[in-house]
Amino acid sequence: HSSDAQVWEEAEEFIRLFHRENPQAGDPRARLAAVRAELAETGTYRHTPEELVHGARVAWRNSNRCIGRLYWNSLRVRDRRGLTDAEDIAAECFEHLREATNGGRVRPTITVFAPDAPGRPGPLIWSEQLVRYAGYGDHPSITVGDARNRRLTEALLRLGWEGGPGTPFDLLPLVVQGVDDKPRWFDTPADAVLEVPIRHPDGRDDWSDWGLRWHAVPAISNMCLEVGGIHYPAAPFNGWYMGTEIGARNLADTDRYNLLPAVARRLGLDVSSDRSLWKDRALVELNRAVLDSFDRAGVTIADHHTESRRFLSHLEREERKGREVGADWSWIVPPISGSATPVFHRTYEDRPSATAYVHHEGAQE
Ligand code: HEM
Ligand code: NRG
Repeated sequence: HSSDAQVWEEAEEFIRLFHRENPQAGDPRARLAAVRAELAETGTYRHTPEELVHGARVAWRNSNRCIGRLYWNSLRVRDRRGLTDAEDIAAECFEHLREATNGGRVRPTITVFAPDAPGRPGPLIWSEQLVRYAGYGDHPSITVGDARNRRLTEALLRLGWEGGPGTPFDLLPLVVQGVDDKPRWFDTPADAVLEVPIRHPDGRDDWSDWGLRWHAVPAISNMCLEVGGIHYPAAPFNGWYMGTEIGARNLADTDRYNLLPAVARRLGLDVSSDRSLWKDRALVELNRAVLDSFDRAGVTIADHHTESRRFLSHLEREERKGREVGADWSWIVPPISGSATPVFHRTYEDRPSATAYVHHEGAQE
């Protein structure tokens, strides 16, 4: 855990940044003195609602792996810092999903639950995302569902979940560990999750009998929001999907749904030779199917060309404001057609920030 001196150092830096970027908040001196006194007395301090909103947005702005940062300043922040019990937290996570999904017009949103306090860690969400599909089986090659979630699925079964119907897209319950409590699981209400059936736009081949689908909203729930020395271990956030995340990774990776061979066969491609480029052609068609299916369902999704251009606009705008943007090339460049997007053709500085979303040891699955 961070020392008092380190908390103060990070608090001071954040409060100064907050006042610099929000001139209407006035001079930082009075606030700095109050934070210092609260820290000395209690070993921690409480952000004002305005500081929390700005902190969550700046943490997004500082997410070096995220290509979607152009709209960082319009993140919706749900302040639920008063909640410490698993039941209340799960209910608010499901409400988060409903508000963020917004009938398909996805809204970038974060819900912030209780922070760590001295000697009393805050709540934890074990689930990697608010919506996850079960993965049944001991090995990726024999898994039904999403092999990425095999450990979470096993943990749930150990916690007494009876398992789903056994389809490749069984919704997993949410696992939440409240303050001073053991982990508990909560069935995801059907009305909280929007899913999109994936079909190919060319009517030639009917994909509907495959039952392919994906959920509308990616909501990462196992990262810690760190602002001004305060750690919020449960702070699920979402934006919208970029199509490649689903079409080039989730459905395509060999240790996920591994669908390229099946797609290629449906397309009548020669899968016996690498040089037919059947994998590449299957990737393109799978990604067309994802984008077109989300469009037809009226669900927000970005393509990698548009999102890459937005990211360059973000860089320009931030530089005009005198801020340097950190980025991690290997995460920013899309997993297909990298060199056909402008983000490929330059380098970035992968610089760390104290206000950030951080992977933590978190759940001991
Ligand atoms: C990572 C896109 C919104 C924080 C990513 C990745 C993509 C992406 C493509 C890489 C994911 C991967 O390769 O697995 C977008 C888009 C958004 C959006 C299109 C639409 C608005 C947000 C929001 C936040 C955020 C609202 C936080 C408030 C992050 C973080 C990562 C990330 C922390 C790294 C995750 C990790 O380390 O596993 N984003 N994002 N993003 N994004 Fe965004
Ligand atoms: N690749 C993961 C999601 C990671 C974050 N991506 C976003 N984040 N778009 C997947 O589920 O495919 N977001 O906050 O919008």
